[in-house]
Amino acid sequence: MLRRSSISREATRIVSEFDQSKDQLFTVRRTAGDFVFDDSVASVFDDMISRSIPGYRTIISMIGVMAKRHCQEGSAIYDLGCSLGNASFSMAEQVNCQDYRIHAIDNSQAMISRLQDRLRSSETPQIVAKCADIVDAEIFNASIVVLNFTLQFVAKASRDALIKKVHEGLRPGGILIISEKIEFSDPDLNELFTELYYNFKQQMGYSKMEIAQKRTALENVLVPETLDGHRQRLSAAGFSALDVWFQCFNFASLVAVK
Ligand code: GEK
Repeated sequence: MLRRSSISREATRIVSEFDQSKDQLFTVRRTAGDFVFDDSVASVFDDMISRSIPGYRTIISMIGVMAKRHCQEGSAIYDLGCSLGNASFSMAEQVNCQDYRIHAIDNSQAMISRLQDRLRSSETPQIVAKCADIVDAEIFNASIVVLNFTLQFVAKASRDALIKKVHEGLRPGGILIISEKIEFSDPDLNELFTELYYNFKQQMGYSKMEIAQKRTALENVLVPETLDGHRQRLSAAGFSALDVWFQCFNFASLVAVK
């Protein structure tokens, strides 16, 4: 069994060694087709998400800080839509509990295979990766559930039931961290934040053509909602205390306490 300090060092190494492969998926003109999390996306994922979500690395790091505060002995942590497991590694690095398990779940086999490669070379035995649809996944005895930019890809009709299932699977005092791309009911604000977001993407090295093509590919795949919509769903599911802890333009993260 690896000692905690060496597990932490390994986790830090894995998280800081974000895959350097550059996202050039939309540099050439493509024929229409919806965005899918296949091997070509998984192979550039870390570069893509760091350059596409303002504050992504801060959010990953703060998920670790929140996990340290909220993990309960003998409980489970769920990272739903884990991709390459960046949130899971951040939590494994920070959590002090001796007895807990992180269930990292994603329905993209390409993502899970790469995460399993990382796990093999990281010796982080508390993280268990599984390829599954989070709509069908069982949530049980949880102290922390993370939905970091995942709910936006789940069919709208399935979102209420998923959040209700998360609430039921949490222990009292457990938390849900949910990060999403958001839209605004005020059309002017919506336009302003979208424009600022595209300026950010250009600053991160994406061309106007790449931005436009990705936007088209994501239409109908990534379906954002308003912060009010998220708040209402969380309250209806039974969460008593909830609020935004991070926001940059049209990206936000909320924490909800059971
Ligand atoms: C991170 N959380 O780095 N079941 C399981 N996985 C799903 C489903 C579903 N129904 N729908 C989508 N996914 C990560 C980032 S990325 C966000 C999350 C982004 C998965 C999908 O395969 C992908 O890996 C992930 O959700 C979304 O902290 O790419 O913008």
